[in-house]
Amino acid sequence: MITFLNDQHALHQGKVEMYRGQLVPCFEVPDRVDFVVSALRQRALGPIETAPDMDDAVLRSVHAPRYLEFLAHAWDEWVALDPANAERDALPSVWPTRSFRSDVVPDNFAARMGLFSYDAGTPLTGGTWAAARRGAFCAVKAAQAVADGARSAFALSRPPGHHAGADFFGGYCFLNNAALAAQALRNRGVKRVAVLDIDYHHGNGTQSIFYDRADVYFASIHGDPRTEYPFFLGHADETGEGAGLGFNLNLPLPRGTGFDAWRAALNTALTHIAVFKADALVVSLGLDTFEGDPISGFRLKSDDYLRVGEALAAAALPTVFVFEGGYAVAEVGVNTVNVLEGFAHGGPEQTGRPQKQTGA
Ligand code: OKP
Ligand code: ZN
Repeated sequence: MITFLNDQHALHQGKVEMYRGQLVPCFEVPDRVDFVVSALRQRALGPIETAPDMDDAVLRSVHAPRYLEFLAHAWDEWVALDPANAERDALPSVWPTRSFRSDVVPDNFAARMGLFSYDAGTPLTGGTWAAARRGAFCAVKAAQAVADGARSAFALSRPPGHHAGADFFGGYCFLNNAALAAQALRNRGVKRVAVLDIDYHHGNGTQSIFYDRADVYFASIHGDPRTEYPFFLGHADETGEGAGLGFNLNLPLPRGTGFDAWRAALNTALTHIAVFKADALVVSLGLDTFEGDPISGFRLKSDDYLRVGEALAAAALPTVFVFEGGYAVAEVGVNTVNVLEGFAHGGPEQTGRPQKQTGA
């Protein structure tokens, strides 16, 4: 399997996030990707390439122009407020909740930080824009490789993406890599795309981007939002709206869920994706379902991820994997590569059928 690595991911390096009234060190750290790279190399999973630079127009296939404009200049504006800000992360602290307007873009920088975000856990830093846009291009490139005939590709990008909406950041995410991959597949003529989000946290951004569309099916298995982040979306009764009604599936599970129940939910999701008759699959690959994850509550073990990969392979769809969460840093490489290796060894090509016809 080919990997598209965001070689500029370390430009995004938040110092602190707001947690229980305190600024605490970020969980979403550059080391995460480095552990995945070394596991990919150790296990010889396939070539690792970087993504080319692309035009920002590709980002507008999913994101609002005014949001992209804000992200591109936010750091410079933050530092212009006070040169000492260059040493500090920018965090929002005021938001337009119900009864406020979001159509008028304020001049005030703090107000715009709030307009374009939904939590105080997502620091914006000097390299955030450069890292996030290059990560997004990895996802687009992986999708294009699959559209061009590859069985699968892996976008190894951070910051993650699935909490980012068309015009907001949050949950450590700025650009929605999985949504950009799904849209890139559509743009290359793939008719029906399924996004399967197996991160511990509900992919609220991805859901919201495709909620009223019938061409992209969204399915997510995640911690029940009644108790788990992002709290305000991800319930089972969210099934889509308008043309998208029936094309959204949420499978929330209680904190503490182990592999047997999780795997049953995976089978349910894959059954719905088969009924949808997807032509390609995008997997939002979060590894924070791991028992050792410091901010999550499921109990998957490292070997379980091999079975996850095999189950995904059994869907027999061209598949784009997009890296999302996973904060047990020392184990995230092994767990990621277990999914990818389980996928590579499972599936239709490996059941004895010849891969291609040769001769006459
Ligand atoms: C991003 B992804 C931890 C509180 C939770 C937000 C979690 C974002 C998860 N101190 N903060 O879905 O892995
Ligand atoms: Zn997560």
